[in-house]
Amino acid sequence: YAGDPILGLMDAYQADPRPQKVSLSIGLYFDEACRLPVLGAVRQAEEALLREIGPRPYLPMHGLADFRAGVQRMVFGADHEAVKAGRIATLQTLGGSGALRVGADFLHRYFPASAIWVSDPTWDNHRVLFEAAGLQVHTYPYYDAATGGLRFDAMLECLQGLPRQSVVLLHASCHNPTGVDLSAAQWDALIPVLRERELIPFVDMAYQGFGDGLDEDAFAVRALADAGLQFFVANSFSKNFSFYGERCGGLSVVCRDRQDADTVLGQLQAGVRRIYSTPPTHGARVVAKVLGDARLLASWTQETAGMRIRIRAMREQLHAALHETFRGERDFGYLLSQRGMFSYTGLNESQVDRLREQHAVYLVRSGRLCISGLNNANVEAVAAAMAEVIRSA
Ligand code: KET
Repeated sequence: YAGDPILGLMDAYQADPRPQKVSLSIGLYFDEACRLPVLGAVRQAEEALLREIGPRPYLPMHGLADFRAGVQRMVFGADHEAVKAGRIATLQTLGGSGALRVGADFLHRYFPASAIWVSDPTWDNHRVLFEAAGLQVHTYPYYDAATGGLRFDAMLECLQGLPRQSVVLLHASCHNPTGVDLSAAQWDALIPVLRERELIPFVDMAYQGFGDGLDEDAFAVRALADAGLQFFVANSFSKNFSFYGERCGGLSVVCRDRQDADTVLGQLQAGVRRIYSTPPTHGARVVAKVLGDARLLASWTQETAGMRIRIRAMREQLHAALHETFRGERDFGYLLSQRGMFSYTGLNESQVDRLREQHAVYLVRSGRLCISGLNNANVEAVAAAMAEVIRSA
């Protein structure tokens, strides 16, 4: 095994003895003190659960009921018509990855002729994950390296030409790896194309709360549901609960009506039974408690805002340091316009290698930089190291 392009860097970072090392590779949120935070709301929910330790039966194949209801409220909004109508089939999954895989298996089984189109570029694991489920994976134009923006017209044109019932993977917000998202107006232009071409949207929402806010980041999902489309959403609590190892996520399939949703849920259950049978209890109980308790929910919402604000502040500081160094002779505006955990720096593989080898600064080889690994103590040194590799290129 040649190793995973993202997880392999985490191992290399951990083995690196240099004290000044900085991890800007894997998508983990570190706080100002360079720790993975234990969120206050999560700690309180966990402490409450410890006081009432009970039996641990197998959960149903589709997971814990309160967790699933919490996912629907968080992803779609409590008052959404599709939630109230009971036309969404929601499953507790093993992280966002588990949701993608269970959804991919379902799609391959019931739409065997359908291929999937993912953005160019996308999260490194999307391609292998969908290929493992038997789907053919193609790309649609997305990132414009020349402008640091979106090739929206080319993207639309590509999607307009796809065979009916093709699956289209879309990032809800905080696009990984580029940080470049569609605007609300662009979503509004895209949705009719998805509908008219009878495409099957599969939305990956791994960073809800890291862009503009929990509700704001779900704009695309809710707009698709409002437009009456049938589609898949994979959501993850790894980042916004700082809950990586608990493997908590959800798969929601928005259907025409309650009857279809029941049928789809049954087939998803069958899929789960074939893979891992049933999901684990602990993390789901914690998430369900936070999402189901008004006080904990308010506290968690505040904490997600805190993470988002710190990420923005780090974007600004890295931008300011690079802008100062290059005195306007190079434009680093992309750091400010890109959203969420990542920025796409445009650094090439040899520059990324040099950053790691000479400066102990770890980025993904695509040039993706995880902003939340920056803090007041390391941002100047990172900017200086970036400047050095840019100048020596
Ligand atoms: N979707 C996207 C877009 C994503 O970035 C990740 C994780 C996931 C799904 C998986 O979520 P999880 O709940 O952990 O199963 N991305 C980070 C970690 C990784 O590569 O596994 C990353 O890109 O660094």
